[in-house]
Amino acid sequence: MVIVTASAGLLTQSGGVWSWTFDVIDGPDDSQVVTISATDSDGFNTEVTFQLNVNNVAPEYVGFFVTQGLIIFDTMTIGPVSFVDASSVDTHTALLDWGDGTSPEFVTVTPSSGTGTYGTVSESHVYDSNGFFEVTVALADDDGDGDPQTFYTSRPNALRAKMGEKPGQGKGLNLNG
Ligand SMILES: [Ca+2]
Ligand SMILES: [Ca+2]
Repeated sequence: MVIVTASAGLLTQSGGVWSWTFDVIDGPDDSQVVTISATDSDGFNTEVTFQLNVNNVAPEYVGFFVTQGLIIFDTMTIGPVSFVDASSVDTHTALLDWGDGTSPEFVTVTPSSGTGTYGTVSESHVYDSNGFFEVTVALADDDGDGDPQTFYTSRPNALRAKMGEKPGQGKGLNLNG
């Protein structure tokens, strides 16, 4: 009779052949030194030791919704921005830079469960000036890997809209030839 043990993972035996498997939950936290040992009934022992490296996987967007690419009034809303992460235990942050000179802000990441989608981000911002803005959502997990996403938006006609004009209206250019 042989007793086989492993410091981590699962051992199974079929036809006298032992197999070792390990269900990864999170990288790199699941990384470790693994020792598998076999001892027979006479006390003879052999073992193997190896380093198991589990890599972290960055979160990945699965949905990215922008309410307004063109900001007609003051406020632009993004979200829900949904993402998945291979790890079920990683936590996440989202740093949002609205591109108008205001300080980037960490916004709330709402985790979900049981749906295959790990979390969502939704946020609004009030622009004080007209212009063309580069907006960046920098999503990252607690291991420092992320997936920054950049898009562009503009607010060229906000004042006209407030005055009841439609985009494109206003003072015209008349030429006489
Ligand atoms: Ca991780
Ligand atoms: Ca991760």
